[in-house]
Amino acid sequence: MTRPTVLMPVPMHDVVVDGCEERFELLRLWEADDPDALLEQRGADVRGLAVGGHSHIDAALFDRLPKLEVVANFGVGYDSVDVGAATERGIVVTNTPGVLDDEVADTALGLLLMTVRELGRAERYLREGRWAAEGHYPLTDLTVTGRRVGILGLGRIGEAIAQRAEAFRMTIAGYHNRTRKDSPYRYYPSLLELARDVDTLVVVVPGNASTRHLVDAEVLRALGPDGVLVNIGRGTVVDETALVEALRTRTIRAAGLDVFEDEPNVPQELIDLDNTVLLPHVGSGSEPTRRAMAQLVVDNLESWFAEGRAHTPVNA
Ligand code: NAP
Ligand code: 8YV
Repeated sequence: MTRPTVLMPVPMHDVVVDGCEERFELLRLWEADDPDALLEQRGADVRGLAVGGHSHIDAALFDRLPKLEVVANFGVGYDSVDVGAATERGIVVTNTPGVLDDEVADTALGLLLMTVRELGRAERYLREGRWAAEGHYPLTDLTVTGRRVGILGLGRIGEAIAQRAEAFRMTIAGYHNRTRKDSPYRYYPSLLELARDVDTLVVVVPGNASTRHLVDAEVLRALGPDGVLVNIGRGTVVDETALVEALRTRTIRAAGLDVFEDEPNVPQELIDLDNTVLLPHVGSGSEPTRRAMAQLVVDNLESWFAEGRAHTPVNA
């Protein structure tokens, strides 16, 4: 029996590459001398696509893969895949939910702690020899205990962040989603109202047209001068220009960011500010978690080709 042909446009985690090699015919587009010629010659054979978090997968590519059935995305966020165009063509798109919740929530808490207690700056102070030369690192204005946290996006990861924040003796003041959940936390139909009621806003919604620039200048003003913004969701959710201005003018106190509008390009203004903590999109970035995500990519493809159904489809 011929094995299904799977196209991989960019290199992925070894577990995906090896898992696909074992089960399918794998076309490694990035290794082709002439990727365009490979697509021309083999595009009509491709039934599956395995894609990394940030390669742009759109209608133009689908048009070159007329027998494509499934797109398996590495990452729970699938904003780089044009799901509308896939659905129109009857193509199933899958993602990797659940297996990364704890890792991403841990990173969010780490980022929050670093931002409020200036841990990165304090460590740099020691490494630069300033402790011995200048004495103790200054006291931080802010403390973690007792902060009032609002969660923009109380989904799988948002819930895991809320649990951790409570363990650190913060209060979850509420959350904003499009729809109220069965949750002990207070639901805010308005993000602006939520921002007014909290001093810490954690962003963990997906990146798409409905969330673009939800956190704008008005929301940042509402968060206020003791306000801390943590974004572990997607960079596009926050108006970065408004954020730079709010941080520069101390409209809000500080921001901890794992994601940016135009990754991997981070505005120099954010880098230059002393009230930011900036991470290079490492939310899920441990080997065990990335292996689990990678395995789910392979499992989705395998299940689709064996049984005609995927484990974690987003448009089925
Ligand atoms: P999830 O379980 O689907 O939760 C997403 C939440 O966002 C839901 O509660 C949803 O509620 C809410 N939401 C969606 N659109 C909204 C809108 N327009 N306005 C307000 N709320 C909205 O997803 P998850 O697994 O927690 O992941 C969330 C996101 O985190 C991912 O999509 C990804 O972008 C990001 N992420 C980042 C990293 C990282 O490395 N930094 C790692 C993993 C995930 P409603 O549907 O009711 O609105
Ligand atoms: C990335 C993420 O996918 O799952 C998500 O939505 O943002 C991350 O886990 C990761 O950077 C792999 O590209």
